[in-house]
Amino acid sequence: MSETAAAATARAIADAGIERVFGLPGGEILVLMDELRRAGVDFVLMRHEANAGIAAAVYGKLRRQPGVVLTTLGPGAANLMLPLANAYLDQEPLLAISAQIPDDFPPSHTHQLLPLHDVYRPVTRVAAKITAANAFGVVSRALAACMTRPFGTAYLTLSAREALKGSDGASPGAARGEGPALPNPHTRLRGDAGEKARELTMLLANAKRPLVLLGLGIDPSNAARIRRWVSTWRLPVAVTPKVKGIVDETGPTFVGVVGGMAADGLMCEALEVADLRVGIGFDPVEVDKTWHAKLPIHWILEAPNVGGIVPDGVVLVDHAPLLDCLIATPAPAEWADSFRVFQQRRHDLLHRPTPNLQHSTPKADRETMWPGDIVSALAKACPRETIVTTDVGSHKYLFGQFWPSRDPETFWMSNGLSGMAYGLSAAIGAKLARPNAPVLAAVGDGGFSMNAQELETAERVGAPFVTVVLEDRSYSLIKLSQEGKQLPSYRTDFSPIDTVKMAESCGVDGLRTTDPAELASAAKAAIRGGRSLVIAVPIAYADYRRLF
Ligand SMILES: Cc1ncc(C[n+]2csc(CCOP(=O)(O)OP(=O)(O)O)c2C)c(N)n1
Repeated sequence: MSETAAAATARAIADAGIERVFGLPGGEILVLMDELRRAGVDFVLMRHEANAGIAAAVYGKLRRQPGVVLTTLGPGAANLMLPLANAYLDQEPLLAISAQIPDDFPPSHTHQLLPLHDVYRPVTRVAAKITAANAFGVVSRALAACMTRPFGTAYLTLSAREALKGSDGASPGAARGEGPALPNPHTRLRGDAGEKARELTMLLANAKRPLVLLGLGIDPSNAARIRRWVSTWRLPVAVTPKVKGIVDETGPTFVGVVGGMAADGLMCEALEVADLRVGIGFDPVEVDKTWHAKLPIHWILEAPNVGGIVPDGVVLVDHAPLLDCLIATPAPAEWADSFRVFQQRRHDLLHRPTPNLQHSTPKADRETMWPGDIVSALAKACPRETIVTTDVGSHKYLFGQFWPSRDPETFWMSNGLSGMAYGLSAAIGAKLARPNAPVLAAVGDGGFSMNAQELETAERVGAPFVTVVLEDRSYSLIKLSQEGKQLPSYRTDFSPIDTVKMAESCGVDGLRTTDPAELASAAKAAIRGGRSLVIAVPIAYADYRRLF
């Protein structure tokens, strides 16, 4: 018998070198799950489809291949919006496959029937049906579409009936007219790297205070070149949160993180005083304000930004040869100290004393920990190769600005979408992709309560990591926003759920501390022992005011 659509789908996934698919089943995908198993592709069973999609996208991006998430039809498929929206806006490659009601069911059959392609088409490059005739081709094409830069998303449906049908023997790779043609950024006119290098060198020669902005459109394989260029030219450099670690943030010319993190006022000031902003791979999808449209930016993009956007008049140029030319050219001026005052102010913000804590009380006896101390203690405790994930909220602003990232791809947050429930799921994806790297998830108590149950998943699938839960019994970022708008505090506080007990009920050890030394030693011991640990750290939400 010819290969079934389910088998051809599984083969396309396995042939792409994908070893794991993440998901949560329904009866309609059991045949495909079994074909995946037979093709040697593991199924990472999670406890919510959104979490599975987020874990898959991070896993895929770290392995330089698409993440794949598999769900049932109707409700399972409906839960895919968060991860697809996240991957679409955060440049993470993600293929989502769900079941769908078979085409030949009677028209009166509306149970669990949703217009899924219509729903997901706006946030995907391919939204198509897998059929017995097109299975291998359409899946392969969807996988390739996800890896076209900027990385993105695809969505396919396979009905339980179609899954069992034999293919018509169509040759592998021959996709049949499903879904729109793909825009291929690489066919655009590309600028000459040498010419671009000369133009940029001249601009920099005339600049007193240039600032290099590194963003999401940089391929991590160019990190070594970027580092060499900015360090030999001693160029002031800022990054967006999603490329933290592309340069060593402990380096002498690192100015900070732009794009709405802590200290954003200071960063916006730095952007204003710069007399040349060089945006290498800079994508405004990460910026929650509009300075990128007002302040002139000298764009150096090798692929369009999210949404296929290329700023007017910009010709794409390959980063690698451009950087090679720049490295081979002597620096035309000296700017190393031009942002010294901003660097100092950023440092002081994290480390200055906190008058709202009783300084007479020893740190170990306080009721809450200064948020800055959490970052400092963990940064000392964790080896530099640690992969850090955050959820969304005040704690993301804190870690996004102040975590001293040193290596590429060691920091993960949802920033284009800024969707809560990212941190824990991302940690699972990261640990499965890089089993030898320690992983640390920093999450708020609000976000933790959205998907803490995935701690059980992490234990079950052998993906141990350390979770730090910053407990302030509130959606603090929103509470602070209420204050900023001079609104009364209303429905932004919640009663505590015991973080330690939650962890223990998932089979993970937990502890609570307000002592930075205990936090550091507990994290260190868990990382050394390769085991999961949840550390709850009570904080005062009002302390965040001093950092933003
Ligand atoms: C899915 C989702 N829902 C709501 C929001 C809006 N939002 C942004 S931050 C935040 C508060 C998060 O609270 P918590 O996880 O406790 O973190 P904290 O702000 O206290 O650090 C909320 C509700 C969002 N970004 N994503």
